[in-house]
Amino acid sequence: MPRPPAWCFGLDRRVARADTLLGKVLHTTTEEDLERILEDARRPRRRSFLPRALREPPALPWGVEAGPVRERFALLLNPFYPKDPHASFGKHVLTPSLALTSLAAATPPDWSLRYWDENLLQGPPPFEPVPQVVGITVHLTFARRAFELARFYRGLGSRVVLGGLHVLSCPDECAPHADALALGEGAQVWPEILNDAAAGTLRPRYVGSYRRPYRDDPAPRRDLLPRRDFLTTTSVIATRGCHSRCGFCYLSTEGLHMPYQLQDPERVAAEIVADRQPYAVFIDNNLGSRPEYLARLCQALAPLERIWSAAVSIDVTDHPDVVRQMALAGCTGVFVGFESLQPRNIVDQRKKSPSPADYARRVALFHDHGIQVNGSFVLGFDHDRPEVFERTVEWVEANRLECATFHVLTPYPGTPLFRQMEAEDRLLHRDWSLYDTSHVVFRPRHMTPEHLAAGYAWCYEQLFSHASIWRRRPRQAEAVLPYLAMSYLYKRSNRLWAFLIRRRLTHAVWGPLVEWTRRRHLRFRRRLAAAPGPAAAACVVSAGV
Ligand code: B12
Ligand code: SF4
Repeated sequence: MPRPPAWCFGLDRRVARADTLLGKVLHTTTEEDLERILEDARRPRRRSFLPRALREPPALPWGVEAGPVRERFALLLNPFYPKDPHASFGKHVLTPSLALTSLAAATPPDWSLRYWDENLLQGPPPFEPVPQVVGITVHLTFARRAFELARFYRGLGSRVVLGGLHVLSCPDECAPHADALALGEGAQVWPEILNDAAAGTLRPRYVGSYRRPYRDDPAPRRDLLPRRDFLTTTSVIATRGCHSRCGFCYLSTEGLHMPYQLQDPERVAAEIVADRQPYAVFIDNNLGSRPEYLARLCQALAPLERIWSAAVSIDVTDHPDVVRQMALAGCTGVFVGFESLQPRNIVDQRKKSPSPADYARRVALFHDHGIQVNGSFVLGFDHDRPEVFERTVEWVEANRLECATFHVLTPYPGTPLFRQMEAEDRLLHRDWSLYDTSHVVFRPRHMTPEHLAAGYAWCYEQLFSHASIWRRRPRQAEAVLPYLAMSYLYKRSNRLWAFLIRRRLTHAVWGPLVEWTRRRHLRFRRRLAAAPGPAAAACVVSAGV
């Protein structure tokens, strides 16, 4: 009789609580039983709350009588994407992408602009006055919506320009939906696109290079963003590219040449100051690729008395002095792509990473410096077996990661992983809207797609459970309350999020918690600066954002 994989034990608490049934599941499970358990796990849970506004884009007013096209007026659009009910809805209003604000900054002064993000749930995008140009950013998950928006505005007489990652990886798919495509870096071609549109000489394709130094580009126009709608409008970027080229990462997309580039630390600091928010989020792929640069950046950030978080690879902990400088400069959280605890997966994907056996020590180094860790894990690699779910969650809890994100392995078109899956005939379909890392779109090697989907859901269910939140609380008593406040708001309030986003209350509700964190962090920093090592500083895990 085959034994079900260990992670099935936790799939359904109702099953787990019923001792007799549990005995059956543990010891006498047939394939049929297992399927039944999985089927149950697949059924929407109480927590899988997903209101229509977060599932479907707003209806477009097709056939509306609109006025004439307003010359030299451009609309910049971020299309709607459906939210994953397993994860936090708060994530989507944490901080905006820099794609459109970067274009806005490069807009010639004789053009006027409007910014619209459909994910802020304020209804269909505006069409009065009808823009002469509509610029839409396209990722694969929301390509369908982007094409629908393109059709709508083209029907009103606008010229539609599509740009973004999906346009770069699948230009032929995007071309029929646009008057012009922007491939690659957009800020440098945007002024030319607008001038050509005004002159009636728009070309079908414009190509921007990531090799061009970007330090002289104007700062993104954050003033266009609705400040009430995000926790912070200060998304900021200091470096481009990454010192790794993992086979599953969008950075290894064929045709994307993004050499490593650095922004002047003083310029980054000036942008943060100019946006007047207590908290900045670095959207760099990996802020830790060049530790010596990160140290210089920290020197520029330290006097600002702000807090910030960033994605770094775990090898930044090769340099404990840099971690200390991060803490002293206001870093309260890092997003770390651990990807997998199975070393063979890391090697297969060519990630330059220390051994997973050493991850725990490295996490502790962040914690010792008051920096909370949000670990990112990819599930479904070729060396993952059904135990992966339970092992990963156990590890997250044992190391008290304040937060984690789980991703179903997703082969993005144009990447080595996509080519591998295609060659092995393992892609289930090419419905890009499901390539969002929360759906299984390929055949895993050691489990069925259904097992992987259910295991993914189970991981989030565990992570967001009261018990797990409590088990991962910081060791310092004084940090527990802020940790719980932030955890419950972020992880267990999806109903509240739907309301807050629609009512434009995100900043009002989240902001005070962030300011509280900033003040606590300033006190912590003073203690850390006065102490020779982290332990002597009586560390407080920031437990903020
Ligand atoms: C901020 C961010 C978010 C934010 C905001 C997302 C949003 N769409 O509003 C949040 C946190 C909500 C988020 C969520 C997710 N994200 Co995200 N996110 C990012 C991040 C970190 C930064 C984006 C950014 O600002 N880049 C900087 C700008 C300047 O670059 P850019 O977008 O490429 O834009 C330039 C060009 O492409 C071009 N361009 C872009 N648009 C246009 C439009 C026109 C008209 C023109 C002319 C040019 C142009 O010009 C721009 C300037 O050069 C990127 C990683 C990264 N560092 O890029 C991931 C990234 C975009 N996210 C990704 C993913 C997978 C997701 C999620 C699906 C993950 C998840 N499971 O939750 C979700 C859901 C979003 C979705 N369905 O698309 C992937 C996308 C992979 C892919 N191949 O599509 C990325 C690349 C991360 C990664 N390493 O894999 N994300
Ligand atoms: S380390 Fe992260 S950002 Fe760098 S290539 Fe790998 S997945 Fe991409």
